[in-house]
Amino acid sequence: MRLLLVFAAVLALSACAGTTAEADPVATNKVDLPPSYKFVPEAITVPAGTEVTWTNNDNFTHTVKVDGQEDHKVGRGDSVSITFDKPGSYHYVCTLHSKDMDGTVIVT
Ligand SMILES: [Cu+2]
Repeated sequence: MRLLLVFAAVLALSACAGTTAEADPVATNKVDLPPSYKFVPEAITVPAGTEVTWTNNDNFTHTVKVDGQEDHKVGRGDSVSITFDKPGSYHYVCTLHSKDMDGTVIVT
């Protein structure tokens, strides 16, 4: 059932004009940081007004910094939540490992 919903969301998105995300975005408001050094899923899509939560399940401290916004440190086992009120494509990075760790939140 969940897979069907995700598939429908991906289809709906690809029907719209192109996005620049590398991976097909997943319809979820939860991003996992599993071992090691990654955001999963890397690209997500949420409706405006959604609170997105990142949870660090890796063995290292990471951060979540949306472009143009403040940096949020996320220790091992910790979470950080950011609410996205306006539609748009929001790129973010872990500022400690910006070469390896970045992602996108697409707000519709
Ligand atoms: Cu990191």
